[in-house]
Amino acid sequence: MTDAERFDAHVAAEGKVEPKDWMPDAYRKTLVRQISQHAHSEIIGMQPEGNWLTRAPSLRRKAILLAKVQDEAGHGLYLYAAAETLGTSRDQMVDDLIAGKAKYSSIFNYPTPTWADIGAIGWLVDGAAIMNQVPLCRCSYGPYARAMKRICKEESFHQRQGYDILVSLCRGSDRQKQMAQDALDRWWWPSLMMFGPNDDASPNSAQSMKWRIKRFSNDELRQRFVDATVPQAHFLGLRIPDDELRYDDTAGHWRFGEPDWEEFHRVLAGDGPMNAHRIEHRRRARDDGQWVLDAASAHAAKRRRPAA
Ligand code: FAQ
Repeated sequence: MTDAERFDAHVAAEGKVEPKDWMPDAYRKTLVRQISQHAHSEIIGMQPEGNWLTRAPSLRRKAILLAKVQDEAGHGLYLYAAAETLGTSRDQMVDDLIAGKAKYSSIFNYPTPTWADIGAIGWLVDGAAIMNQVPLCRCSYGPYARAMKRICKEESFHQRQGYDILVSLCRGSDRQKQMAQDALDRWWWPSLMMFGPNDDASPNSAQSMKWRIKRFSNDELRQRFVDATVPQAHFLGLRIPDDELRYDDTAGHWRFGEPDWEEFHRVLAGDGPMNAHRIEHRRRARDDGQWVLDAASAHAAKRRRPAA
């Protein structure tokens, strides 16, 4: 048996792959690509919500949002650490992000003009993230799978906090309910795009599923998300902005319209409403924080030096 055949058999039998194990170069490359994109998404994803930390409507809401945004930073750190076990470095990954060479989730290139957008992000964006990420807890690569377990637990709390914001708004005045509806109108289609292109336009899915990195295709997860989310919108008394949405009794699924894939590709190419702002903000955060890194590295180097 060759190394490659042994690897395929191990993964097919649900074995875990650990950092020092032999693995095909393409498997390593795919994981670095996916995990680093995922890490960047968590870190860039702090920005649209961070925008509301100083303007949350009450101290309680502010404390909850602060905890959520801090959780996202933690998720980014676990994920950068998991990617580093594959031989890349965090500095390299961050440099690629700031240079515009690395992707992060398209969803974070949309603005958050009202408080209701914070509810919509928790409900829809974290809801989509959970749908996509729970299967990643069974990913064949051990460090990624283990990081995902903790992340998913925290994402559940995030989803609940977002829904809770919308429940309050929908039980409030007509104006507050309209704010919730407007936010749903803004975030619905970008949330469906989070799952990636349709299966027949997804170049990576088949191989990633064979390697047990992905467990379900993009379209399967998108359908699960729609099925779970439509009844939640009905409970809120909100309308999903899709004229083609209808329940298919025979299949037991909500059928829905096609996202605007042209918009998706435009956002991926860097031309979304907030792309330039997000990267510039991240670059400034890195540059402004450089002195902290330098001081921490100097301190660590001093501790490593043997006493004279
Ligand atoms: N945005 O062949 P596929 C969160 C790219 S975390 C940007 O289908 P794949 C928590 C894809 O990378 C959200 N790019 O690719 C939170 C590929 O490009 P490449 C992030 C996208 O990898 C909440 C190309 O298109 N979650 O929300 C997108 O098999 C609130 C072809 O696509 C994850 O990253 C997109 N939406 O499947 C934080 C989960 N979709 O690399 C803060 C892990 C596709 O060939 C606040 N990632 N692309 O140049 C995944 O599950 C997968 O990577 C997919 C894409 C499903 C995203």
